[in-house]
Amino acid sequence: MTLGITITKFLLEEQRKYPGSTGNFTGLFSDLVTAAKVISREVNRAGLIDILGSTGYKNVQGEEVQKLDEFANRTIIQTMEHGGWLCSMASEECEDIIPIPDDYPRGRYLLLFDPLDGSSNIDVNVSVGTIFSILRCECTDKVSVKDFLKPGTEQVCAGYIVYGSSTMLVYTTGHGVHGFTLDPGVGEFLLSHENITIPERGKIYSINEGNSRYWYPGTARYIEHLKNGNSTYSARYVGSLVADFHRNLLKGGIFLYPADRKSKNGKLRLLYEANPLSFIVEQAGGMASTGEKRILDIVPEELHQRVPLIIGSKRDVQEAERFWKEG
Ligand code: P6P
Repeated sequence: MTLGITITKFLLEEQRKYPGSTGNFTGLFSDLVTAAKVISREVNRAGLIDILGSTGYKNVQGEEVQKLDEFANRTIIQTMEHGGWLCSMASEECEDIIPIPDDYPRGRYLLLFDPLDGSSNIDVNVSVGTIFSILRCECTDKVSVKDFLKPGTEQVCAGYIVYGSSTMLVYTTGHGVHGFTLDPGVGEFLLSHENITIPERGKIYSINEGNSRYWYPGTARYIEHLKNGNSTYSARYVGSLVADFHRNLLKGGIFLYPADRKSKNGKLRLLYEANPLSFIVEQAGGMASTGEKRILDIVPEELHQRVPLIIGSKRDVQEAERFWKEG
């Protein structure tokens, strides 16, 4: 494909490769792109309007809900609910699944999303992101939570939008990973990174070393190995999953939010953080693991289930697994 083409044209070209396709997925994705543009506009002027700071509410995770979190959540729900593409949605900000209003048509897809990940960074102008995952819905009658509890291998699409020095949308449908950069002047996402692949081994490791007192021996020995082993690694940790993941995807490296004595199942969420990023990294030639098993093989038990996440360059993740298992 020609670099610089719009994401809409890219989607239509992709759709033409599958004669039987109905165009529903393209319609769904186009609405998601619209939501991304609206969120990007607000994120990029957060310092200028009274949307900074907290709402004073706490979300289902018990975390302070930043006004931009709430705005992003509302924008995605209101943009996606009337198109007739979805039969339900699930959000990090909502305890229960989000039904499609009765007077709107229903489709055959489920959308799961973290509307604004890294929200604690909003007020200090550090990159934040939206993460999304799309499943087919086999539901015939009323949709329930169990329709969402599918292993990551069943995702039909996964992606994220990173609101950084530029706004980028990166996604996969199982046919490679493609990146689009928003041109605010035109109001279009333009193809800037076709067929992204992650280097087999990187030189960057990303982990919150403030948690080192809680680490299990395998983690402690692995990080020690990176610091004092034969290779020289740099520590890079933004504290915003999408920003850390995106940098490592393009440059190579490993991100770890492992299980430790404080967080027995890690901190990050399986369905709308770990699964979508794991689909992307595997499509880019990388790997994603709990330390013991492939993330995409996990059969979820709860909507907001946490999971340990070790993700990035294949050789780095394999090495981290070896230390973890020895530990
Ligand atoms: P910690 C942000 O709150 C987040 O969910 C991810 O974006 C990020 O990777 C992680 O938590 C940071 O957590 O415990 O290192 O501050």
